[in-house]
Amino acid sequence: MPMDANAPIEVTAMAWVPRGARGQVRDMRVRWALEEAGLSYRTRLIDKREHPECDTAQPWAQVPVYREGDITMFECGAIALHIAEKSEALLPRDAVGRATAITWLFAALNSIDPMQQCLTFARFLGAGQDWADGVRGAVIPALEGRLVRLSQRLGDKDWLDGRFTVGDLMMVATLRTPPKGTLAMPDNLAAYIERGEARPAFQAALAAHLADFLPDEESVPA
Ligand SMILES: N[C@@H](CCC(=O)N[C@@H](CS)C(=O)NCC(=O)O)C(=O)O
Repeated sequence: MPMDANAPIEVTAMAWVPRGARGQVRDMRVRWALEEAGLSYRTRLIDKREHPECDTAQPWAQVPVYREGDITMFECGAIALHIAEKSEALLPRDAVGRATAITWLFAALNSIDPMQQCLTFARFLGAGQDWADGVRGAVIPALEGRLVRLSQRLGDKDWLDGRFTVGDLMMVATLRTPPKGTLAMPDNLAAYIERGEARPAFQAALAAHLADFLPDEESVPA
C-alpha cells in the first residue's frame, strides 16, 4: 500500500541513520507487515542527531513506535502481531496455523535475535577491544548451531509452516540482520531470506523506508 499522509496508522521511524544501517532499522519490519496486510500508513520521522530522546512513548527512546487511534505500541514483535491480527495474509484463521505462526514469531525474537544482538553490540561497542572477540568466539558457533537446526526444520519448504505468515516475516527480518559473511548460513536458509526479500510487500516497504532518510548532510526537527 502506498504511504498516505492521512492514514490512521502512524509509524515512527528514523530520519537519518548511517548508510550501513539503512534497510535494517526496525520500522522496516513494521512497514513490511503493513504492506503484507494491505494497510496504508504515515510516518513520523525523528532525527536522533538533534533529538536523542526520540519518541517518549518508547521507554528506551527507540523506533519503531506504532499509533492507531488510542493505541500506542512499541516492540516490533508486538506491533507485527497486532497488524497480523488484522489480516489472514499474515496470520492463518485456523487455531493450529495461528498458534504455529505466533510460535515462529517468538522464536525469531527470542531464540535467534538475542544472539545476533550480541554480535551487533560487539561490532559497534567493542570495535578493537578484546572482549568483543570473546563475544564473537562464543556466540557465532552457538548461533550457527541454531541456524543448522532451523535449516533442518525448514527443509525443502518455502516457509516454516508451509505458507507465509508473520512468523516467516520476523524470521526473515531477523536472519537478514547480520552483514553477509558474518555467519555460515545453510543454503536453504539463504534461499529463504532471498524469498522473503523478493516479496513485493518487502520491496515496497524497503523502498519507502529508504526514501524516508534524509541525505547525509541534512537533518530535520522531530
Ligand atoms: N526491542 C525493540 C528494539 C528497537 C531498536 O533496537 N530500535 C533501534 C533501531 S533498529 C533504535 O531505535 N536505536 C536507537 C537507539 O537505541 O538509540 C524492537 O524490537 O522494537
